[in-house]
Amino acid sequence: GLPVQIIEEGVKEYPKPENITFTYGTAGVRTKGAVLESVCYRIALISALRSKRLGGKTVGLMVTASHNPEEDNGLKAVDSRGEMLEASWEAYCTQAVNASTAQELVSVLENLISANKINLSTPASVVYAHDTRPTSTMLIKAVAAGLATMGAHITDAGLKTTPQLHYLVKALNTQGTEDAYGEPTEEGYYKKLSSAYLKLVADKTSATATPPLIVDCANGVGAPALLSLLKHIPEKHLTIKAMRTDTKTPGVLNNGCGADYVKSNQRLPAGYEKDISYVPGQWMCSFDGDADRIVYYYLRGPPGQKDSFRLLDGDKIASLAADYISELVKKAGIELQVGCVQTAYANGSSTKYLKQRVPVTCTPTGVKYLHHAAERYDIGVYFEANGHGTVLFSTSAQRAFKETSPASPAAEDALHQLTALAELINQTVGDALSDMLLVEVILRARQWGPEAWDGAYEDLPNKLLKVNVKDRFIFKTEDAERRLVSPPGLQEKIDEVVGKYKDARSFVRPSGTEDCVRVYAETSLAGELDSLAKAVAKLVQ
Ligand code: NG1
Ligand code: ZN
Repeated sequence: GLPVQIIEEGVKEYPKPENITFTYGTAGVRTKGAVLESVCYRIALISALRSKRLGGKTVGLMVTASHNPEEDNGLKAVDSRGEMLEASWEAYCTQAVNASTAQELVSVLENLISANKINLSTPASVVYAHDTRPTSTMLIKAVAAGLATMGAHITDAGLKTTPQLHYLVKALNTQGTEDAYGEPTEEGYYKKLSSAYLKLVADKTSATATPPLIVDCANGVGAPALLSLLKHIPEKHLTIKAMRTDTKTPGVLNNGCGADYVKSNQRLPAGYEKDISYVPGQWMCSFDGDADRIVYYYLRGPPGQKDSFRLLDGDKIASLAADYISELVKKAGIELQVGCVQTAYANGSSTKYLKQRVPVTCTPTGVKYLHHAAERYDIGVYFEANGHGTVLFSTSAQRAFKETSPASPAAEDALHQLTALAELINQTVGDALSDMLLVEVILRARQWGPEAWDGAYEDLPNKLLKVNVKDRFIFKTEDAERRLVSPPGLQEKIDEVVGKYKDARSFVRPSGTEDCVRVYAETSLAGELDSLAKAVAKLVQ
């Protein structure tokens, strides 16, 4: 049976704060770091059970709150193939973190054990990591205590990016098999990415010197990770200037910088002019706090000039990747379906551009939905507009790259490139470092500068607003979150407002990570955007 007595002690040591109801949602549990110890202890218990359920395979736990403010933190569970925790377990996590007594917690765990026919004598193995937040040290201790309670075998991976932790989980579970994903160490991760990158750019770089790329690391864990990666890539193949790399000064994480700041405000990191002297055509990109998102941007005119800032967000990356990869597949002469998965937040222009090239699916927000939809294609590209995304290559696609006999030297080159791309891309989850290398590869292959990539399509003017409401849970959606079914009558009112604008789109959904409702608006005429967004927000309040 369960070690009830030790659990009772653990619950005493890490008491659940009263008056807080936690939710295990799309990003695990996320809130102020200071109140999360009890959550960490309890989710650790569940992770050990998850590992047992999977026959002792290693599962992962990541302590991070991504792009959220520094005082926030969170905990997210990773399944044995490196993807998000199986959705049906999320409800058990929510019940466990809210149980008010040890007894209640034990009965949640007992239900979980019997519903999933878990054999408690199966060993458990869990690897965990954290980002740079000040509350991480304290939370990691609670994680370790929970795992010790269950007698799990533990691997403390220390400071890692979220995608590195996902990589480690997959690498640990495939070690020594035919499908070995890579050496299960941080070094192994850099080696895998850099050697694939070097294969892809080897004979392409020196010919057209690309301008250096300025990387805003959000003052997060992406900074040390980027510097370590660069040790494996000669400068002539990638010239980078890293900024916002301060992981020590309190308060600077994600503050006025990072992918979320740049995307939401549609502007450069605050105070950038003190750190970089701008040259025309200067490339820039931003990671988020745990380095699983990336957005690119550049200035089309002089800095400070209105409309000079040009954002190349997740939709632009998806379009670049889907276009390039589908072309490679054609060149290789193989019959594989390349598809793209987006959410309702994808800019309408990107969807139009993509649909002219590949099949496109829309899913609800949240990586777990996008990831699973992408798995249905032979090669599935998925990206959220905010810059989180990756490309999945099915086993049969990867086999085809290796086993097809090429009909021409061009086909042979395409097959080699596809093989290397499947190595370069972190197929477990969106990864800023891996996605950055992917973009660099494609731009070099196409010999494209910022404007050429940007020229693929023109974003429709768009706006995302947060609206604070009394109870966001009364907002219920359908049709991949594009329509509200509750509160009754609200969708009809939204339709009526949207109908007054030319080629406009707007939708409302409750956030899965913050206590608010999000309003998205998109219009064909820039001058109408604010008015539409405000009108819909007013209906919601
Ligand atoms: P919510 O808070 O459910 O909108 C946000 C992002 C998601 C995803 C998650 C997880 C937007 C509009 N929403 O979700 O895309 O990244 O956080 O971090 O960007
Ligand atoms: Zn993130």
